[in-house]
Amino acid sequence: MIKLYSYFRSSSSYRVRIALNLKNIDYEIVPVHLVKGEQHTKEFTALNAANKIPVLDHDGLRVAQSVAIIEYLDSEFKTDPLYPTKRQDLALTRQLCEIINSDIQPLQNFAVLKKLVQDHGFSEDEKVKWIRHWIHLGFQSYEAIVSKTAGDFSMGDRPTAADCFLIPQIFNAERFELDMEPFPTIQKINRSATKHPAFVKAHPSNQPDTPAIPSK
Ligand SMILES: N[C@@H](CCC(=O)N[C@@H](CS)C(=O)NCC(=O)O)C(=O)O
Repeated sequence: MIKLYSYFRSSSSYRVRIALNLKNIDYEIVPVHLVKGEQHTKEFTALNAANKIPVLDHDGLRVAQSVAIIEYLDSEFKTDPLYPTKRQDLALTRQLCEIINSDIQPLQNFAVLKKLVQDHGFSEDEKVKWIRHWIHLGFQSYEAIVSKTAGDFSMGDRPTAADCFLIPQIFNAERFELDMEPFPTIQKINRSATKHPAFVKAHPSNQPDTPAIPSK
């Protein structure tokens, strides 16, 4: 039995939802409302002392950090592998995952943005410019790679772990109205994902905790 502690709009949870769907693994979503601060309750801290989602629970074995979760799922469930076997392709897939996971997401995660506004006087406008800046830089390096490797998805025509990371980051980029024109290959991959059931099912608008009218 697999449970995923998730928030509809959390990009790191969205990555894992895509991976689970691509591998056709059944799971149950346990919603954690980040804006209400449910990641800081005593019960949740016992699950993950970092007070962050996603957390995967597989028959009582708990894993946090989306990279670790996706690698765990791929090694436990052999169907529909998310990582290529060819050495060069595997290295590039991991490099793409890290561009999103390390160069972009930590700079625009919920706690960082809250701190910029509350403790460093960022206005809403400055906050949005900050978010766009880091996504733009990360997408530049992502585009440089996938312009050479992509078919329908980042590494050829089949989705890999790299796409589990990219697509949620595009959702955030669109939410903050980043100019996507400099990234034609990333846009093409996004169009493929909008037609793929595993990505559609994982989308923030299709979650059990999606509010009727999501706030900005
Ligand atoms: N590196 C972590 C990042 C996890 C993360 O930043 N989660 C965010 C949501 S996307 C979170 O739970 N934030 C709670 C908070 O900032 O208070 C991963 O890949 O799982």
